[in-house]
Amino acid sequence: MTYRILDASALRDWLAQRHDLSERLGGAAADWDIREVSDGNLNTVFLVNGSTGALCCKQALPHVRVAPDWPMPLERALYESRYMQAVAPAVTGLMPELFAYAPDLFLLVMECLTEHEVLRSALIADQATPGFSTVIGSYVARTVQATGWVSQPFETGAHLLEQFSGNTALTRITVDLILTDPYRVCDRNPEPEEGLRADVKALQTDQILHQAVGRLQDRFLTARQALLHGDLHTGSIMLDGADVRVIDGEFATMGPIGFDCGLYLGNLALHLCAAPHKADAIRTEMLAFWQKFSEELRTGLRTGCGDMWALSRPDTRPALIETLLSEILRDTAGFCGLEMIRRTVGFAQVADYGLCTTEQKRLLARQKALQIGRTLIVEGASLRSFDSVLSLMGL
Ligand code: SR1
Ligand code: MG
Repeated sequence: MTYRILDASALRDWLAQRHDLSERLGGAAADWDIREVSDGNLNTVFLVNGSTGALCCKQALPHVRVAPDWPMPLERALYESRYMQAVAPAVTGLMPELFAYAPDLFLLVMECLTEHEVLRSALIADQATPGFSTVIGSYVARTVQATGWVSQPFETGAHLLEQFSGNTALTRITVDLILTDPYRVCDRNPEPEEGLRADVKALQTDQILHQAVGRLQDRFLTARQALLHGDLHTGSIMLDGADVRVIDGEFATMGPIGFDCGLYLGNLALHLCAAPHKADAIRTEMLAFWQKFSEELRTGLRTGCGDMWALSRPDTRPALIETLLSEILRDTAGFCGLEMIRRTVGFAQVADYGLCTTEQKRLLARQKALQIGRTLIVEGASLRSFDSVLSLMGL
């Protein structure tokens, strides 16, 4: 079968021929309820409900869904399926189960998270059950241990590099949208509101900032420490009470561990800028993330079987772990700052700013995000504790 864009009816026919999948749904194909719920920037997503089960079907389009004149290779679905398979054993219960990948249709068929809500929407509605960041801290620590050179034999890293280094189309999006566009004149950047024009101009001419962004470009492109989710923002997380799942691993690539940490924290920080009255709750979530992430990594790395640190002893290993955590902290701060800036002035901005009740408050929220973002990027490389990250955010 050749690739074609599936609508609800074509998806029904395709699922009906897949006995492994139609058995999960149950009943007659004609009775399945199929609803399109596409929400992200890139793909179409359908939820299919049958008499005994439900499925989530995600198909890559040959273009960016929200910008049809922007062509985009279909292979991102392949990389998402590879990512899910690579990390699934380490994060059981923290991501949806992948039931099937159809390579001809660039279609993923997954567990349907019917009761779950996207974390960003839950935060905006003030309905997120606190504690979700502990789960995300654990998720990142576990993926690092399952895929990082620091804990795996080098053959694992070599295999992952081979499996993911072809994900260049989506890595190109990251390189452009996160690491470059906000700091140059570029057609993809939306026209800023009038009050923000001077701030945007400043981003394009700030040599100190550009130098620090250059360091992070270097880290992102050359520090292949572990397999990254690559787009770990609050729209890539769903939750139902305490049940928290990470979705959308199509940006997966080998990269610096602090990238996933920084994107996650950056999105919490953006929410903080838009909803400053929630400072205590956001601070608690950020701390919970870092504590869980660093503790789980410390524990996991105490006894490693990687080729890195193969000569360390029980008395020398803790210092190596702390040095690694310090490096991750510095990267985390920088990537957090980059995410705050790009989500404020770049192509893919965040809905959180809709919480601001007046234009003036929204402008101030955006300016605050730009100021915190810049500080994290410029000063990130000299930070020594997570507390100093929080204080740079005014927390
Ligand atoms: C063209 S894609 C824009 C953004 O959406 C994705 O979720 C990534 O964050 C990407 O940067
Ligand atoms: Mg996504």
